[in-house]
Amino acid sequence: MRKAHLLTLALTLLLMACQTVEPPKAVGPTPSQRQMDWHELQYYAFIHFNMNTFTNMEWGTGGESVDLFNPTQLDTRQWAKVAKEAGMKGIILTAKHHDGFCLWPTKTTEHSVKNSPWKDGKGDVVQELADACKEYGLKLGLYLSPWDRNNEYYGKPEYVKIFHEQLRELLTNYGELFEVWFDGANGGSGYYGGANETRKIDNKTYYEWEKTTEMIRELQPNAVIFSDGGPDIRWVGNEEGWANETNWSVMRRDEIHPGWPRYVELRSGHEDGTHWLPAEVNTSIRPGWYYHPGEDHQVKTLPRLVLTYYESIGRNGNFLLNLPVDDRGLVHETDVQQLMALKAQIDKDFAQELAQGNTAEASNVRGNSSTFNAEKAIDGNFDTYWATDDGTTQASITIRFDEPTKVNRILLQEYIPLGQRIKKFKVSAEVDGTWQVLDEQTTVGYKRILRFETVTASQIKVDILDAKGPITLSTLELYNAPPFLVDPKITRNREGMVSIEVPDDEVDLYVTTNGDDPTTASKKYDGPFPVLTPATVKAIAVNPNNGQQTQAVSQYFDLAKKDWKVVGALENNADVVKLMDEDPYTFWATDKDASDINEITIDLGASHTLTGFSYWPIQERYPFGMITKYEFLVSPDNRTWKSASKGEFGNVFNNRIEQKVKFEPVSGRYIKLRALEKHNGDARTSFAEIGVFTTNQ
Ligand code: FUL
Repeated sequence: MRKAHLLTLALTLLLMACQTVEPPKAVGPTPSQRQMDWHELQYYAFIHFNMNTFTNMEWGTGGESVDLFNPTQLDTRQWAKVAKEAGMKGIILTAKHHDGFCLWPTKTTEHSVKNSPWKDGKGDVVQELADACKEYGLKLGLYLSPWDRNNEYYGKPEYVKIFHEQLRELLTNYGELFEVWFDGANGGSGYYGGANETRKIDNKTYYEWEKTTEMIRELQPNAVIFSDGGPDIRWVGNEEGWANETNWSVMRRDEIHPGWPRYVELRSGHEDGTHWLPAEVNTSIRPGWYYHPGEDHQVKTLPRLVLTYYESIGRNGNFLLNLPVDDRGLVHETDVQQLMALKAQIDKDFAQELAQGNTAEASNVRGNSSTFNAEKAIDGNFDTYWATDDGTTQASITIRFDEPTKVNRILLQEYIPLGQRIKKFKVSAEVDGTWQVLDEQTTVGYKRILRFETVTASQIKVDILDAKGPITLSTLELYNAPPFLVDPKITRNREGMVSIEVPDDEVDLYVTTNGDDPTTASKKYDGPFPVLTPATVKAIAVNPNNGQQTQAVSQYFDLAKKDWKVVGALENNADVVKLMDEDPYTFWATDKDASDINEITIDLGASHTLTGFSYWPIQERYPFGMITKYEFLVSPDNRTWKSASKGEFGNVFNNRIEQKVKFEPVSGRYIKLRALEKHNGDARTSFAEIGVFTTNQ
């Protein structure tokens, strides 16, 4: 009897093992194949290059002459090479921007390359880029602005036909496209064939979006369509390069249309979304989308780019990074350098995956089947996944290391072909026998990366705390990114306190104030310190693990501005301090009706022998009131003034860096910076920062 019982049990178990366990059913909307292919691209380039590149504008009016489009060294192979080497998978080009100039010889308008001096009107930028992309194994996408400030028919039904025809040309003549990009800026003032007026359209109906989509599906079935609300890919709701930490790839798509006023919702998606509509995070490597020589010094820093990577790709988005090709027709050298620095850093952060090869265990495995066990999350294969039983929406997966291992990054991927499910999760580490929580977050989606302080862990556990259905986790990867070693930033505040900053707390900083180059034997930086009299502060950042260090960064500071006071008519102005707060990103400016105020007088608090002064022009996106011709005066008593220097800030508009002027030593307690002329004869005068020199530095 007993024997028979055991036999039955064994047989039942055998039967269970042989039975194939069904995968979970899809939960909510799921991605189409073209959307799935798009997810895998992760990182690709945007290129804004068009008429605006030659007029130094962001939004041309449409009245620009075709004669202006004339790049001298246009080389799409350079763009493709740069994108490829940067690790990007494709390029999206502004074939037509709002000003209506077409980069291909379209039959639909005269406002195109065919009438420009470039290659005697025989060139085709789209074709050249398509060829270059092919050569470098990159995918091609095209931006076609629906708004056209050049076309005389804009606003009328005739233009919609032209727009569709332009799209047809782009969809048929340049090979396979991976993405068609429609921006949300629609209708407004423009040239419109010389009418120079404002035209409004209903952006829900005017462009006949259904017809547009149908044409793209027919001619480019694999291309995803981007706009504020898709239909395939959505805008992320900002142009700064981040998605919200909570980021659903699903949305109630029918509520959205181009120019949607509730665009902030695009940053997180809708948990109860009706359609698969993942976010593309688009931002520019410079302040502008187009190239402006005045922004050459404002190319995004490495820490900023790295942050953008983690806040886009690391937050379930794709990263579309814009490169404003310059008026030569090349990606600018500084931009290339930063792109390669980003690539090198990301490669370092993810150099070695640590989870694979260890033991993985889960608190629940779907049907106890080996097809869905925890190992499937660490096998390096996206298509296999750890799954839980139906009804189990809370479960944990644990990776046990053979020996304690340093970890500071976790990368998770859900098996999204079955929908996005995880609503809440927690990551913990066992360190010296004690569990500690590293982070608690919400969504995962196609990819989620978390950064945390390095722990030496014997186990790492992910607790899924809530999900829309049984869990399907494709990937759990662990990394130990090296300390992020970048040049330290040395700044001083108005009180004279000097701070040294790097983005990674685990990096050590060493500092000197006597002009010597710092070494690890120098003073270790442990917080802000005062520098009230002229000194050169130098600092290095050091990786404590291996002693690797940056070059010495050096910053000269003259008199601290602690006791400085603006005197005269502006004495009681609360904002005027911004021109002497040691921060060039804040400014003070006269308003339009105070255009008679064109000078600033400052009491330095004590008499000094001055040898020069400095002026930071305004750093705003749309600068105004910049001094181009100046006079600098010094006085012992705010009554008798001596002109110390008079001259010009050459090229200050194009290159908005600190202007430094030296002069013969002159003593005084009061200084006056007077604007003799301003850029474009502006009525206003702006000052981002004023400083003095009292040494020969
Ligand atoms: C916006 C446009 O108005 C900008 O000029 C730029 O092209 C950006 C990517 O999209 O909608």
